[in-house]
Amino acid sequence: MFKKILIANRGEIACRVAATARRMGIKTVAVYSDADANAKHVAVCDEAVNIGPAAAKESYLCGDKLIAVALATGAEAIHPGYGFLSENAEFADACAEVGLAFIGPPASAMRAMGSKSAAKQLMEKANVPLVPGYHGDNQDAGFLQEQADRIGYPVLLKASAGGGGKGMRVVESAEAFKDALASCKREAISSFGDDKVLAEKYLLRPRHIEIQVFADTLGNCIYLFERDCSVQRRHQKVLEEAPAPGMSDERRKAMGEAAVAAAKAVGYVGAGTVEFIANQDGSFYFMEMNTRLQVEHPVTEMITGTDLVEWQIRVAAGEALPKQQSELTINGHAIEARIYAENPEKGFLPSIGTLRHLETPAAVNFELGGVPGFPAAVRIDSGVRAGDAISPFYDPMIAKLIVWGADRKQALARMAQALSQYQIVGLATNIAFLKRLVEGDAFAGADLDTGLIERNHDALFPPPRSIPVAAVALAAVALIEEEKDKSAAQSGANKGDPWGQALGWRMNFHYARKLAFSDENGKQYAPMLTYLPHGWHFEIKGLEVDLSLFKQDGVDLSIKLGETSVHGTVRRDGDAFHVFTGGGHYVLDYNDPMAHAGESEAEGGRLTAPMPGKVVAVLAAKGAEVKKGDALVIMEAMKMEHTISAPHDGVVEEILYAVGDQVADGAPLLAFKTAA
Ligand code: MV4
Repeated sequence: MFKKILIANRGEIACRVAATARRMGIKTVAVYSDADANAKHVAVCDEAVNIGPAAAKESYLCGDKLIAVALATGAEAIHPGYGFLSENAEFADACAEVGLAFIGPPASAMRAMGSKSAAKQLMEKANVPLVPGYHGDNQDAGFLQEQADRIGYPVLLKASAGGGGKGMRVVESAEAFKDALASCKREAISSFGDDKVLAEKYLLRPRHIEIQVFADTLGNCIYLFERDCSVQRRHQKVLEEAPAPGMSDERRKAMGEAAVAAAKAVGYVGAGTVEFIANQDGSFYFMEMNTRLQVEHPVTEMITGTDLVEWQIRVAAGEALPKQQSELTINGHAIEARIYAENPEKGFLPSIGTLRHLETPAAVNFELGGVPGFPAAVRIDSGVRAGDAISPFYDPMIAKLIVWGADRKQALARMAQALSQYQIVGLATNIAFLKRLVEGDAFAGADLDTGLIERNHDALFPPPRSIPVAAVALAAVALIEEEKDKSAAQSGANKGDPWGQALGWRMNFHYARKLAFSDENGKQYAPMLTYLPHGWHFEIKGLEVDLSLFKQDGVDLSIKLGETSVHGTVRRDGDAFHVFTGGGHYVLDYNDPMAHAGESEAEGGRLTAPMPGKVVAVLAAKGAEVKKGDALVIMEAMKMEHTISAPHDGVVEEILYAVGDQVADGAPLLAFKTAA
């Protein structure tokens, strides 16, 4: 067995590989670009070497750099993960040339599956079912038209060198063929440098079902059942599950054996995936073979109780497969959701930023090599931690959330629950979209095909709804408590003075305060809070209830709203209050009338009264060093209190009024000097 391996990747898959290597007692070498110096994958490996600038072309895709690092650090093998160089035959050859084991298939198998037409010719010989079509060498336009006419319309033209949905054209009729062929060939030559195309019968409402195969160097080759990856968006997988709903044992065996035949036909070794498209009637056809470990491999691991990375490493070290076909069974059901930094409301545009707040589901965390036969209920594979950034340089996947259940129904319920518990502040994510997807009738009813998302567009993109009162109340309480903490921290000198504690305590009347929030659609929420001895009277849109805080633990709050107990997490991010409650994530922007007071007074200077009123608290002493946003003076006007905050970090040079003083509109309250 290897003593040390180099992981030629980043993010969650680098962490995933490192976890198994560690468990096997194998040392790991991480590589990282300048953008990843502080990344999780660097932290979880034993050593790490910088391989250049952020751009993948200059770092993770530089085969010679990776090989040089492997040799310099004494690694005996390279695990390529997925993406980057994982399916690059030249890289696999280059590893072999210097005596490094490539933890992946032989270069010859990658090349054999690299061309669609050549692969289909091989598959045909191996009796793997193919979609009726033409995949030969004759590229004469007239000849291809005859083939299309023979196949019958609609026909799908595919670039032979393409993959993942690129370079495809649906042709609806004989009349449309000539133009479609020319357009497909233009795209193929410009995208792949090869204008060879093939023609297939176009299947309506197909399902994407793929078979995990594994082969060793001793001639063993088995299948680890199927994954259904039909739920896709523009050829990006969104949800993956195993086993495929509705799959009979007979068909599973037929597909598994076809996949093994496909792998054997190209002399496959290691982990591979044979992709099929299946008709609704269950008939299935070979599409392509992915010659790597796939993103969605965890669902297979969870239903088979295997560690596929361990298998990969063992096979690369020359060992036999740990199990035979007859030893493999399916236990329960697993579903994976890919959590992305993207904005579904804005066409799924990637969203870059920092994970300022990250709370993952109460996970029964997946321990590689945990109790055999007792899969974790929730597993999270991620390459980022709280405080890390999703950068524009790489794939914006935040995590893979994988759940296991005794059956599909239980797995689905756990997925919905886990998504409800996933909290992220700092960038847009697809979590709410995933939740609608797994809770929707189409997915729950296993009405799967590759058009599911488009067909259910209206249910998946409902019109914006109002933020629930409970969430507004949580934000209001969090805001008031935060101010109290701030002023308490500052007013050491005023301890015991109720005016200095921003409690809203007033002698002769119940003190009321109106807060102004708005949501991302511009809708206003203006709760009125009247201070009571042990809470507030809360009023919004005609609803009037008593509100009180009964527990606060950091960002986690429990409040009582009327007779209802409400729990939630409120995380402030600038002016935005992110409220997580009842499985929802709501963003309330606090429109603090005073927050930006004085900001125009660029280089410090005077902070002025926003309206005529009375100074009720002075929270900063002369000479005090304060941070931007610190409350300095509280004024009362029209029964409402207004906090005057520091516009920047700086020093309070002079306080011009005392508590109880009446001030005129626009009067300077204090002299402030902005920090250099
Ligand atoms: C097809 C097809 C319908 N008929 N081939 C898209 C990606 C590539 N791997 C194969 N693809 C398809 N090939 C025939 N003859 C429909 C698709 C297809 C698809 C396949 C799997 C998953 C999602 C898809 C989305 C659109 C189209």
